[in-house]
Amino acid sequence: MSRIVTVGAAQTGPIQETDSRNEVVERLINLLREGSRAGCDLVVFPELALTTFFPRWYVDDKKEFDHYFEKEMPSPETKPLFDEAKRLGVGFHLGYAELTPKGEHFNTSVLVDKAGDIIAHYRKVHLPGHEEHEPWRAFQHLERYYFDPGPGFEVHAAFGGIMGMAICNDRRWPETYRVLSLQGCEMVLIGYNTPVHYAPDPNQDRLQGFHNHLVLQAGAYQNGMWVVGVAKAGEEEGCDLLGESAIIGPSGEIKALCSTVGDELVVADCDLDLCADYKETLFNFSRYRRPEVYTRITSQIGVEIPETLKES
Ligand code: CDT
Repeated sequence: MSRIVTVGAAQTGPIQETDSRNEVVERLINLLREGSRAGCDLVVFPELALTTFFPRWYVDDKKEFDHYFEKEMPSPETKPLFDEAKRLGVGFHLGYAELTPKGEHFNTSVLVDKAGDIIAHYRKVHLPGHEEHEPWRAFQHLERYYFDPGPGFEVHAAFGGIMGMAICNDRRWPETYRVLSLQGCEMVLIGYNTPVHYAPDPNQDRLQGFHNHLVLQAGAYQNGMWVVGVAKAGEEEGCDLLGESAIIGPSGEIKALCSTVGDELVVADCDLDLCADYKETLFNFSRYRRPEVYTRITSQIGVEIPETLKES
């Protein structure tokens, strides 16, 4: 048996401060059309794909940055992308900054079906970086200042399978994949903006590409699911962003890989039935998991060294 979903990982190059939403949407439409020509059912765009990665800057009054957020989706500027998806019969995944009617600010992604209708929203759970201005850094990573944390991970029946979403830093946390796969997830879509320079420990800079694939591939294999990781890449406002977008199979193997740091589409025919090869053997959760010995994972946040190991 096979259930093929042809997926395009639509990496984008940098988006500068001066690039308008209309210009960016035009680039996304070009990638969507390329995906359509390649036979894609689904084209996956990155995290915060409509603007520059604004959390690299601090402003005293956060309201000054509300212009980076979408108050509706589709918005007048993004409607042409939805219309083109419907015309072509290609679904897509899009990351953007969302300002809700209640005034919440989320780092959000949407999954859109082949009719151009939104199937689901996901709001980023693991917000990285810092809450306050840290002028010693070459650039800020203020997601914890600008965004509210999302409520959790859900799965959705779409594209003939069970789909999930996560955003950037979520991919570094094994809990993300496991909570999705415990709901039967067969494919997780993950956009990212990953600065190559990590200010708290620059020794990690040279390892950014390795760590990216390490977590995406481990998440795929340990949960028997497809993982689609898509970057906004290249030099954006003087900040170097990692590329290396990849489509990874349930074996943990990379099936398609971007080679540039610009707008680039890579495509893979993803057989969702291959998930069962792992979900029903080595990672047969019902048979092998031992939740009674994992209680620390939900009862505790930070490290707690047992009293017996503490010096008196
Ligand atoms: N956008 C995002 O989540 N980026 C983070 C950077 C972590 S360092 C503050 C990432 O995990 O790639």
